[in-house]
Order: sequence, then structure tokens, then C-alpha cells
Amino acid sequence: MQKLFSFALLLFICFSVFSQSKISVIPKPVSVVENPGEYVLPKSISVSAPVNAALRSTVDILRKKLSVATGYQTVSSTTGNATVNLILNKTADKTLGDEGYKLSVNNAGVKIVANKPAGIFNGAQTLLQLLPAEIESGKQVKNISWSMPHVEITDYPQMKWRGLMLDVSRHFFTVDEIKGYIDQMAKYKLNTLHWHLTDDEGWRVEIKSYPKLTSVGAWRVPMEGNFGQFPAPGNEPKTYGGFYTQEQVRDIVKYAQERFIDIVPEVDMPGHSMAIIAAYPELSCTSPLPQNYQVRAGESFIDWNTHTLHVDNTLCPANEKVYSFINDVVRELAQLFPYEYLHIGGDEAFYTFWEKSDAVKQLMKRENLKTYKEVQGYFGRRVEKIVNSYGKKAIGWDEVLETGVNKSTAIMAWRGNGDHGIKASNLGHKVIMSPAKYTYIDYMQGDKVTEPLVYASLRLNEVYKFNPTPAGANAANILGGQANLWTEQIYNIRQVQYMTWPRGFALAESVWSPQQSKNWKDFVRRTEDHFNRLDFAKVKYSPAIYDPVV
Ligand code: TNX
Repeated sequence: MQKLFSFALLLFICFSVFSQSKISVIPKPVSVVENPGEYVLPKSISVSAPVNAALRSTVDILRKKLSVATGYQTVSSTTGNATVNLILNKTADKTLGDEGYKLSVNNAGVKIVANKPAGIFNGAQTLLQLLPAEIESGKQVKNISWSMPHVEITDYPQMKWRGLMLDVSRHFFTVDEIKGYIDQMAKYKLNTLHWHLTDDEGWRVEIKSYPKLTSVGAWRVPMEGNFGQFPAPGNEPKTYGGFYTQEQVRDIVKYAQERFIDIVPEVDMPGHSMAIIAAYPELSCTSPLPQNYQVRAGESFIDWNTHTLHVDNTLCPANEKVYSFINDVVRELAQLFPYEYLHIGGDEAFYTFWEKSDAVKQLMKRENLKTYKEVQGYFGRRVEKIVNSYGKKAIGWDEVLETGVNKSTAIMAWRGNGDHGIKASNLGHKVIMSPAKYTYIDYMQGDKVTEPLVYASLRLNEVYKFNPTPAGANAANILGGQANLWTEQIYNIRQVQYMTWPRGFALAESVWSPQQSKNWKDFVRRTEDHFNRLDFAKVKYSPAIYDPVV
């Protein structure tokens, strides 16, 4: 009996091993047919693509990637019959949309067909994931068979907005570090980088009409905060900070565009504005400000129990100078970022200093505003108008739904489990889902034994449950979803990587792949495989995959 049982078990194990997919693509493609056989890259790799400006960088990126790790020669051509054939065909398949692709690997080589260049780029990312993990190595790896399984893939995204938010205010990351982050996003078909450029702890983008934003607002003194010190408590430099020049921003925008990634800049207003006020005190409602008013690390000036401020960090809605300031900033940003949206913040605005201001009282009387939320609504609508006047649509954190904005403003739903996003979608706003419950990757991901708690805990399997179009939402209005990496307690790029991966995989799959095709066990298998890729790419990650033991 026992023998029979062992035999059955052996059969079962063999079956599961052999029926398991040989490929590990993240995010999981819509359809994969694996065929017998392998294609081995020849020692001279040719890449063919039609003449198309938007495709040129895709060809270059792919060729470089292939040649660096294999050590093989690569050539490009504009006619077919190459090792890798990139084919633009507007009538290929409507279901592929702008970003989808069909990829086939057989004895003849590799073929990627798409309606648009973005689809070809995505197909190229999948192609790289079919090759051995060593393809991610930044140098030549010898004695490897550069083979990929014969396969037919049809793939396209479920969501248009597939994003990560990176907070560069609480801690600053260099141009090269941002480019490295963009490289990683592109591999996993994430197409939107929400760049949180301003906050209490530092203003990070050069604005020519307000130079003090960066000469003063980009530099902070570590003090009173229980976090935010750098590099370690007791060992801080005198000032900490940095900023991106407009030239650097343009360079990053171009780099992202070549990888079909949009960058949505955020200026967080009217709260979270200490860095602005340190540079231009007249933009607050408080005069005079305390003598030692300066950009500081940590948020100990906020009383989180009563939602009151000890020190003013809020722009004054009753001061016309504030609106001309915002007008200038938005004008310059609109020139730097050629995208549809600009994020205007709106979260966690506390009214302590508005309540003390005579100017705000007069504004309320004049505009017949009964509450301070209505005052924030007045402020928000004026900012929205400025943004619209430069041909952009605004995005606000979900608080702006309560204070009031027009329907053209998209809502970024962050509080709780996304309820505010469901509501906003039914009210007719476009919505980006980034609920803390599933997508706050500043929260810790490992067991408490191994990792200190940063605010809260968010395990990989919870991120994997993220559904950007939950029941009750008007799916037609959900643009997509993103994970948010706040960096109060993330000091350097290695930590940024550690916090992002592999939870960024789970996010990518939640916004790219059909919800019903998600499978946790299979995702874990693929994640383990991709750890090898991250190792070769020298990108850090958290190994804490499994459910907590306790
Ligand atoms: C809330 S999410 C914030 C951020 C913090 C984050 C910490 C949001 C719009 N505001 O300022 O960094 O919590 O998790």
C-alpha cells in the first residue's frame, strides 16, 4: 500500500515538474503557447526594424543589451530575415492596442509584431526575459548557451497607467540613480513614474523664476525629527539635500521617453510646503515666522493626533502672490514635462495657521466660504485652472474630492483600501488607484523579527491581491494603479531598490495581467527566478516572499 502511495506521489511530482512552464515572464503575459525546441542566438545577431524615429532607441537598447552580455556582434537593418525582426503593423491586431505585442520564437528566429513602437519595446522586454538570467549582467558572460524556448506569446496590458511613485524630497537620489530606477521599471512594463519632487523636507527641481526654491529650499538641517537623518543619527552632515537642474530634468525625461515611460511631476500644495516657505516666507499666512524657520528633517512639527501644526507648512490661499508663484512654477514645469497630467498634491493640508489668519477670514467672507475645507476647495480650483491654462490636466490626492475640484481633475486614491477611488470613479473623475492597504511600499515587507516596522507592514502577497478595478468602481474611469515609495526612512538607492522589488513585480502583474489569470504560487516561482536577474543586474531586493510564519 505504502509502495503504491510512493509511486503515485512520484508520478504526481514528475507531472508537476514537467507540466511546469519553462519560462518566467513578469508580468504574466495574456497568452503563452510553449512549443518544443529552442532557438540559440547566433554569434552575429541582426536586428531588423522599419525606419521610425520612436523605434530607433528600442533597437539601440536591445542591441546593447544583447551584445554586452553575450559578447556577440550585433548589426541592424531595415529589411526582414534577421535574428530579431521588429515589425510595425498598424492592422496587426486591434486587441493589442498601443502597448501590446505578439512575439514568436521558432527555428527561424524571433519576431515581434505590434501596432505601435511602445508595443515593440514591451515585446523586446519579454524577449530578454526568455533568455538566461545572465543577459542582465553588465558584462560579458562566457560559456552560456544563449537559448530561448520556442514560444508564441500574445500580450497587452489591462491598465493604461502602470506606475511607481518615488519621493525624492525626503531623501534625494541622483540623476543616474533615477535612470537606473527607470531601467528597472521598463523591464517590468511599468510606464509611469510619478515624481514626488516637493515636500516639507526639500524642493528638488530648478525653477528659474524662483531661484531660492533650490538655493534655500533644497537644503535642510537635520533636527528634532525622529527620522530623516542622514546618513545615521549622530553622524549627520550639516546640511542634506540636492536638486535637479532643468537640463538634468530634460535629460531624464528623454531617457524615460526612450523607454516609453511618462514622468508625472508633483508639486504638493497647499500643505507639505515647508521647503517653499523656508525659501519664500511671504507665501505663508504667518508673519513673522519663527526665527529658526528652515527646511528640517522629520515631521515633528505636525501633531498627528489633533491634525494641528506647531510650525506653519501651508501656503496661504488668501495671498495673490501664491497664485502668481504657482503660475510661474506650473509654466516652467509644463515646459519640462510633455505629458497630459501634472500632480498638484492636496493631501494632509492642516488649517491651524489659516484659522489664525485675518486674510483668510476676509477671503472666506468675500467668497462666502463656510469651512476651511471649502477654503482648500477654493485654492484647489484656482490651481486647477492654472494647470489647465497650460494645456495640462491636474491630479490630486483623494482629499481633494472632499474639498472640491472639477471633473477634469484625476483623483489619486491613497487612503485605506481605495474606497475614495471607487467613489471618485462613480462621480466621473478619472482615477489612479494607489491604496495604502495594497500599494504602500514604504511599509515593511518582512517579518518583524528581521525588519523594523516603517509605519506598518505590507507583505508581498498583499500587494499581489491588489485589484485596481474593485467591485463597485466605474471601471471605465480607472486609469490604472501605482505603488508609492515614500522615503522618510529610505536613505539611499540600495534601500529604494530593496523596498521596490519584488513588490514592484506584484504591482506590475496587478496592472498588466488579467486579474483572473493571477496565480500566487506561479508568481512566487517566477519571482524566485527573477531574483537571479536582479542579482546579475546588481539591483537589491527583499527575499521575504512567503506568508509570515506567525
Ligand atoms: C502619507 S500618501 C503621505 C506622505 C507620507 C506617507 C507615509 C500621502 C498623499 N501623504 O506624505 O510620506 O503617508 O506612508
